[in-house]
Amino acid sequence: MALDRDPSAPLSKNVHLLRWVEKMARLTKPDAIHWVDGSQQEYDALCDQMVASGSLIRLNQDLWPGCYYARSAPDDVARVEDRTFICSYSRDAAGPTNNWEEPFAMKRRLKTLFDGSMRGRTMYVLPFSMGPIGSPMSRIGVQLTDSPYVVVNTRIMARIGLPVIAEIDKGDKRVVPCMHTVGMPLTPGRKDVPWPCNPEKYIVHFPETREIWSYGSGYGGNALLGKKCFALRIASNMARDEGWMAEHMLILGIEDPRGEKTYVAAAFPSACGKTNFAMLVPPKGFEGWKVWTVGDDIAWLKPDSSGRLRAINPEAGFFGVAPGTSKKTNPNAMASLARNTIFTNVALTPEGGVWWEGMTDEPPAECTDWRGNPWTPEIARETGAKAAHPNSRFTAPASQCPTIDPAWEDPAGVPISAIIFGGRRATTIPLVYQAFNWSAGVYVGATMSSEKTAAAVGEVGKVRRDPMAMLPFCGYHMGEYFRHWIRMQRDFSETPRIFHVNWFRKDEQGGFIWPGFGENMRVLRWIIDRVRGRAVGKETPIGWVPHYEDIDWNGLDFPREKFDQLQYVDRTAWKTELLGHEELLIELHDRLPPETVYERELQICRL
Ligand code: TSX
Ligand code: MN
Repeated sequence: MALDRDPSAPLSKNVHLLRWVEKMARLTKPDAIHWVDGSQQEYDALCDQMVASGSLIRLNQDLWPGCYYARSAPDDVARVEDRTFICSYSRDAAGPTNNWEEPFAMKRRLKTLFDGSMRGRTMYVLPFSMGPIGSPMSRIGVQLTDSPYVVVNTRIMARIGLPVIAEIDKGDKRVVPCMHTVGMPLTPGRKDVPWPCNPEKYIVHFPETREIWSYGSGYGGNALLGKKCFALRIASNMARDEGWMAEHMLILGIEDPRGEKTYVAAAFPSACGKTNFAMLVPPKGFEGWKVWTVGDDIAWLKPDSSGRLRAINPEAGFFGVAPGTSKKTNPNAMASLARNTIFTNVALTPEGGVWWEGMTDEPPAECTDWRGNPWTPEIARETGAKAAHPNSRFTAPASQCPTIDPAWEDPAGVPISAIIFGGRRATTIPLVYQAFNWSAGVYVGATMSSEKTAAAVGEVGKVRRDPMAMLPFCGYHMGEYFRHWIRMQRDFSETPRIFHVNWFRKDEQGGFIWPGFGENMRVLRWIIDRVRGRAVGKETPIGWVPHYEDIDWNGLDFPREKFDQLQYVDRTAWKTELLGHEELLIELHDRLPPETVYERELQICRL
């Protein structure tokens, strides 16, 4: 279906925006300009056009209503950290954990790369709001992109189009300019491919001027610039300057049978089941309890005028990893992605449906894998070939999640009572402990770690530090970031309590001690009872832990001995653990807050 308007007619009256769009069009030289209004009609037209060109496949609408399927180029399947740059004026401001290049030299290089990069294509003018439109906590961007795939995905992941233009035209909000090209101009005679991209990639952030330039990739966090680039790397800079926090956190609400509601935010490194936790289903024995989902990836947190920490989810959808997602591990995610979802790099079934490893107990007899090759369970057994790419994704509207919180779009955000850090660790780290206070908790977050699950040989089990799960996403010096965390306490009337969890501790036989998933509700209950001053804790050198009796075991037969094993604080192992903290802290030493050093010393003394 065609559009009933001329998409090249500017939708905004804002002269700055109009001038910038013109200037960038002169640089990138697209064949056409399309102002995105965000309507369903426009979305449908873009999808139709991509189906016609072979970029999208419409799934069997009886099985997957409103769903589409995309296959990326095999070399464009994930974020590219070695091609990600923080181009602050000084190298020191970016810190040792970010790639840095001199901003003016980088801008010159980008201008060369972008020169004529959209030839033969349409440049979409994509206005988006991170956070509910009109919320004082929301921030606005405009992405210029030659990828219609980005436009349709962003319509799910953010608020886009006319309502955002209306905000921009009020003229009182700063707009973050986001430049994006797949870097594959269609010069005369050159045939387009289903997933155009350039082998050379640049994901570049200019923190002082609050600009993003992305070249060469059409995938996920490289191309949906509102997400990691804006809502974390640029927003972390805004947050530091404006007294709030942009964090790689899920947000969930726990409602007890009396209707009392407590919200928590949680940061986990990848492969810890963050989306599963955000959509947790209470286990047997917790009848009458509800877990509500506010967000699964990013939280913007700010103390309100009374000093209460409040959080919004700046996103409007889930860009979730498909493999491992099933009715058993995450029924709420499965319900969210049942319709109006875009799948990327999963497998295609002969019925026109999608499949991925872990979706069902039984694999389909045959399907087409993420590269477009035939796949059968036999081929998989022989060659180890995966039907879906391990980083394959679903882009699903958050509104479709059965547990979406009634307040998930509240412009004031939800009040946060606790912050939970976590990691995947086979040894040493107990199931749950509570930091003694805010600065001890900041130390816990700053020294977070996780083990690689199935990386290259020799890599498995290697502990990696990932402070606050922000190592790839902090848009400035990590030491300064810790300082900002410490500084935030001054603005709290009620300081959120900080906890650490580890669902992945193993026994001597190598089996997981804790059943995880819905049973994590028992840990959540202890956390909210601690927050509300109802639960007792036991003091250990690392913090407060629950006694066996402090956990609600209703509906689960879990012996005391196994719990003691799960919670055991091995002083020798913890001394080694503290040595491991040094690795990253030494790198950041000249910018660390003094509290990090004090907390470390206190910790050593307690052990
Ligand atoms: O997401 C997970 N969570 C959080 C859920 C709310 N996963 C999956 C991680 C990969 C993304 C988990 N895996 C969790 C967990 O709590 N725990 C484990 C480890 C585990 C795996 C299987 C079993 C028990 C623990 N048990 C059986 O398979 C029967
Ligand atoms: Mn993430």
